[in-house]
Amino acid sequence: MKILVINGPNLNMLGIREPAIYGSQTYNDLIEMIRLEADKMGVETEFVQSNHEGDLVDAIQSAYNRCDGIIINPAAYTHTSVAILDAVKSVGVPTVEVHISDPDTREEFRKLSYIRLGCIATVKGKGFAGYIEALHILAGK
Ligand code: CA2
Repeated sequence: MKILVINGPNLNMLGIREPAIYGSQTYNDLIEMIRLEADKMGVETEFVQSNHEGDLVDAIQSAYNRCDGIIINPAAYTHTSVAILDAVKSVGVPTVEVHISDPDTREEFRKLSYIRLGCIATVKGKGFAGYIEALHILAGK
């Protein structure tokens, strides 16, 4: 089983600012944590982080006929991007949306998620552990 893990804009800044919301661990810590758990499960992983919407669309399309699942935190594009929702729908690869914080308890504009409409599940407000939960959701499919 191969899972593509995609992180959107500014998540490369994890651990550098806003530790009260996103914790003090870095993006590299996140990748290592996911890789460790995936190895234990016998799941192959691939990681993409980009600050650019089109790159995220390209990454999603790259999973077509190649990956068994996608874990995606589109970050701010969650609340704006129909293109990312359409990409997820177009590849037909089971996708889990993850958010480190719980956007529903923050500003009003974070309550709308376009990508949710194309996902089999959403995990939010569980910190980095949300990505591990997403791995298990996809592995259980
Ligand atoms: O909670 C999440 O995972 C979010 O997807 C994070 C996004 C935010 O726009 C979503 O509403 C919820 C923001 C990611 C920004 O990451 C930072 C990391 C370190 C310092 C500042 C921002």
